[in-house]
Amino acid sequence: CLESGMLFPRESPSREVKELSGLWVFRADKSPSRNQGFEGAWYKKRLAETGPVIDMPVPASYNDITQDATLRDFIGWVWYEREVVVPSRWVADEGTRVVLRVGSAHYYSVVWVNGVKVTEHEGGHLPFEVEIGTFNPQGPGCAVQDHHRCQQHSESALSPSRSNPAHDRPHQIMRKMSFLNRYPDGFFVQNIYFDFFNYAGIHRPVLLYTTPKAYVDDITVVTDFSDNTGLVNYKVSVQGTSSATLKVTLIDKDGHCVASASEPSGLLKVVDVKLWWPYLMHENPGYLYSLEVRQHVYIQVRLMASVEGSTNEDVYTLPVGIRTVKVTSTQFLINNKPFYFHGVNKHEDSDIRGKGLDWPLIVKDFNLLKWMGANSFRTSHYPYAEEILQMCDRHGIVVIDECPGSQLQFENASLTHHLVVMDELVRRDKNHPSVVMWSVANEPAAEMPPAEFYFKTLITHTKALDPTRPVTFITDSNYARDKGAPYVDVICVNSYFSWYHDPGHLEVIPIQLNTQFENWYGKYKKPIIQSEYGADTVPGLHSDPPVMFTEEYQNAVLQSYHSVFDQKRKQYVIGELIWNFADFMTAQGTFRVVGNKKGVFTRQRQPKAGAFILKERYWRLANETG
Ligand code: BDP
Repeated sequence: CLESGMLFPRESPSREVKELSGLWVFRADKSPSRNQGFEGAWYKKRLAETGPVIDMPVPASYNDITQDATLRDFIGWVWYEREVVVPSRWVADEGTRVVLRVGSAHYYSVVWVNGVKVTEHEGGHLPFEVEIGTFNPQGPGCAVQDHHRCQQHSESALSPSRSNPAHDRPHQIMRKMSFLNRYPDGFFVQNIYFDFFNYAGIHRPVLLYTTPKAYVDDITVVTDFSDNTGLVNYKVSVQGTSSATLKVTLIDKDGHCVASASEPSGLLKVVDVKLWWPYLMHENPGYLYSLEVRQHVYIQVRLMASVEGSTNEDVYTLPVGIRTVKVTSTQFLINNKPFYFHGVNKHEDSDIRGKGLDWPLIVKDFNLLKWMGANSFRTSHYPYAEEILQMCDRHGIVVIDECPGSQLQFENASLTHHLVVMDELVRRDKNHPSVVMWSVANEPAAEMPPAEFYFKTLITHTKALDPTRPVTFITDSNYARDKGAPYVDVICVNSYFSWYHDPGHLEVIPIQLNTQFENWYGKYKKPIIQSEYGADTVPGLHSDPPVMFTEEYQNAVLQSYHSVFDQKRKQYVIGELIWNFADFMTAQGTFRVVGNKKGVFTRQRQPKAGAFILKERYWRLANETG
């Protein structure tokens, strides 16, 4: 298991955060070996001293930033560099711990500070961090000076051991032989099996943050309630001291202390609790308390007001939503009330930025979700930025949190690495009230013999990491032969009737969808979510009678699926998630016209006709079930 916590960096009286977003210096290593950067030790000098450089914004994928086609599809190492001015108080204060944190970078990263390697990380979509020492330029063996160069390079290539256990499958780079002169020298491609563009680069903010030397390393909360009393089980772990005393205070939105304790773990009781509710299920969704953890290094009794800014303490405040999640054979219960998922699947994807975190886009997407009455989404097909989950917590948008792992085959997948990625995912997201279920994979080859051991191990491991949330994976296989389904709590099934099967035949949907539900429920007696369904739709294409790719065809698919959902949702169908919220970029190929067009919104977030069908439906469902 992982040795340290991964609390989201927040400012507090004892912690400072310095964002390194903005322009970085950049070069892709396009040498035939793709290894010139290492061979020439580029990290020892300023990047500009070793060759030509360009501007590159962080966070963003690098692929769509320039006019260079070879960079758009680049596979290999890219080098990022920026210089940081370190506040002199960080340098002067020997009690300060400075941490460098990368929100995510795809898919393999090596980081140097002033020419000294400080860390490596395998896998995109999840944060990594490293303590880079006290800023004392004269200190013995100290690698960090007060003006320092932070250099990072990331590799966009995927390999089986590289998490994306997900994206891992035969993600080998295939060097194509130039026999018969069919390919130019040096030509190679990377096979990818997932249906989204292989964006790469530094996708989420890079930060420097400080803590005192003795600091709050991790907090875990598990919530419950009994009648009117909220129960917050908490556990705090502290590093850097053996003589810490704690003050743990739960504060409501009005700033009132509602419970407190001084043990490293315990139970806080909240009288007249305000529960965390999903959007549209309650007039006050997304209610959050603040759990303030103050850790003093010395045993001392002080008034709270007098310790602000004390150098002997660390203060970290965690938002806490009090709610429960349970699954029965026919229902998904939040706070003991049946919850019906009427929502979407998304991607982190937009013009120019690719997968780069972008606040205007995040806020726009939440406005669209709320406009259409969506109460939930699945983070298809990888963990989204923590900033997005924080929005979900605040707005009551329920999340199925998915591990990287789309279209997993078993011959090249690394179960060992998949387990580590689940460790990292649960460590990062365990405290979000919006996260109600883990999805360990999407559309694996679940009928193959290795699937049984793989999913049994993976799901058992995930449940051991977090016994409080149900676990699933998303299947598109045959109910009778699926080897992972016995281990999930909720059956999540994808189907594309009248699209990939029987294209153009809308009339097959009712019978095929009914049979799908009856088969899965009949065999497993577990609640079912339709985790994907949809149709590619080119905005502005029209046809009556409907033909594929027109807005009318998408409407007809949606409505036909909906009438079957309506028959089954009173029984055991507990949710419907459209594929997809918005159009998104994919690899080039004969199946895709500038990306996947199954969005009900365009990539620029304008509605197609299907968005209005969903809006009408979701608001009606909210009134019926909320
Ligand atoms: C599903 C995949 C999803 C694809 C979708 C499609 O889970 O990633 O984008 O099909 O083909 O099978 O549109």
